[in-house]
Amino acid sequence: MISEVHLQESDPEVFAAVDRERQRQNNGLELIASENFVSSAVLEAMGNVMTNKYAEGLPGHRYYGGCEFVDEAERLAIDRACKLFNCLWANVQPHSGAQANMALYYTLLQPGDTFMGMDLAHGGHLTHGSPVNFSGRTYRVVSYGVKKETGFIDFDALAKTARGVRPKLIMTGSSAYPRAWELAKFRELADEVGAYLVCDMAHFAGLVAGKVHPDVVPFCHVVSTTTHKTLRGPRGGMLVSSEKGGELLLPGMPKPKTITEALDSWVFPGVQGGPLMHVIAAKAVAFGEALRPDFRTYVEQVVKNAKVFAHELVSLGYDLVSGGTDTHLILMDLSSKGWTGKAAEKALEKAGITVNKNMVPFDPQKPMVTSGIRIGTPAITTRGMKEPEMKKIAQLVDRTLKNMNDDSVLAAVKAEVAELVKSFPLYPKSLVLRGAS
Ligand code: DSN
Repeated sequence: MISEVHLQESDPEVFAAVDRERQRQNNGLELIASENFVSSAVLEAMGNVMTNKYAEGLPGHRYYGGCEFVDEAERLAIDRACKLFNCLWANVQPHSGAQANMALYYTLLQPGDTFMGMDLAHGGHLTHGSPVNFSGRTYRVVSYGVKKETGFIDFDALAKTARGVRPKLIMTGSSAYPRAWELAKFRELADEVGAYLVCDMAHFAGLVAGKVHPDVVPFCHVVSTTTHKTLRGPRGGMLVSSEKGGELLLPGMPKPKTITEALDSWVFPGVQGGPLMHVIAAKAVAFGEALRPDFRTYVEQVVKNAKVFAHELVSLGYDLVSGGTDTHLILMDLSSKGWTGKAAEKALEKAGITVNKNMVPFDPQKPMVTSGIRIGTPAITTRGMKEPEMKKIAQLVDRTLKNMNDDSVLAAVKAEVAELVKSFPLYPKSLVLRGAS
């Protein structure tokens, strides 16, 4: 029999690290745009006996016996994902967004093929063709970006390039572009040049689900996402599509497959082995939560909060890339102040405010230094913070940045942060660490 000894007793060192991380999350202001706080139900679903189960294959078609109950969890996750994004097909097995993207590139491209993606320094993702990532090493990548004067995507330049290079795939979506993606014109262009259109909606999947970002699924052949950002689920990835078919003959495969059949094969056995069934159970729980009306209220507040935060920063004299935001994130350009993202991130961390340094478009600094910081509102909105707190936090960010080298000011801001978060409690010890006293 498995003993009921809890982590605190069986492994005090790991217990202590987890508890300190719980306290860090509780006591600070989490402004990293790609992070969020999952519900107690999602946490519980992630820590369960489904972690013991091998279940290669898909529900009803597995390579192992004993899969009837993990099948139930995976079917719930698929059905809920399809309802949430109004799609016909979903694969909830990718362990991460990067693996979801790897499976879709393998499905739609051959090594050496050309695809277009947003430049990392202009807000793209690593897996959208960065030379340090498999995507940039396996394919010929032609990047697109934003206009220097406006910070908005330079669609005319992108279209001209696409007509010249005729990419096989156009990747959309971003990790630091603060504006909404309008995909109708991208699909028109993709059809004109004979490319597949893909959106990696990882950052704004929750906003799409809650209908505060324009829909992307109907315009794309495939959509990839992570499940842990604005969607507020467990760490993981997913692929969805509303494509009915599309015959696709893949080299090495004896019979034609539809795009979605090929995607399923490229997730497993193509790029992954056994799926993480406990995480899939937690994805099902998170998608169930996102289908409830209060999730829509939540994402509406995420965007309202980001707009108020951005407005306050502009009033305080800061430059924002594109001048503001339509989404959950803000990209501050600190170059006119003569500050680096690296120094700003460090000072804010000392003041109890967590952000990440981030390249800004046309950044003269290196990626480990940068001229910007990225700010997001998903996590602080989950805590219940609204417009008045956004103004207050923007002012705390301003005070910190103006006094970066004055430890006494940073300590005073940290005390104010501690006072503020007391009114927005997060995780009690017993909830994160079962059996903890
Ligand atoms: N690393 C992620 C982010 O922070 O945006 C990209 O998926």
